[in-house]
Amino acid sequence: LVHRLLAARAAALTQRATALVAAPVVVATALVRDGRVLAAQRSRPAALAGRWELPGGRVEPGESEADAVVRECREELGTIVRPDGRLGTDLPIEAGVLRVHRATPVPGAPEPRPLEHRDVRWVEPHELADLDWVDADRAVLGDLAAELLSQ
Ligand code: DCM
Repeated sequence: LVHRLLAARAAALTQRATALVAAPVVVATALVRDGRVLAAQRSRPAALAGRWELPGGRVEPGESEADAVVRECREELGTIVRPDGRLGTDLPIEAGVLRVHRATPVPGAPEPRPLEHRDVRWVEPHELADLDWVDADRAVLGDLAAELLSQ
């Protein structure tokens, strides 16, 4: 009986570890320029429409997180960014785990436009708390404000 209990416990732990390792990664981009960060207003799904986020999306198989940041900003904002390291800690979300990356615009890149969002705006540190952020992103606002104010 003890053996069977231990085996069941081991199987459960293995399953949980596999789920953690395999959790899909979603990257979000803290695009910073002149002490402001770019916030994007979601247009979908209905439950999130109108709320603000750091633009990003799922990392594709075989893709690095930095490459995903560049791709998502090109697809969603029509601009070119240079990733510049992580911001804050891993955030658990329904879809997996959210990782925020800092980025700066590449010189001469087009101004970000809301190609998939309802709106985009450059936000100053003192305005961060006023936006209706999606839940996960709200958790990095402290780190984000510190980053903007350190420039
Ligand atoms: N997501 C999030 N915060 C972000 C970007 C994405 O919480 N800054 C979540 C919303 C979705 C999932 O990640 O559940 C995938 O994002 P999308 O629907 O934009 O592909």
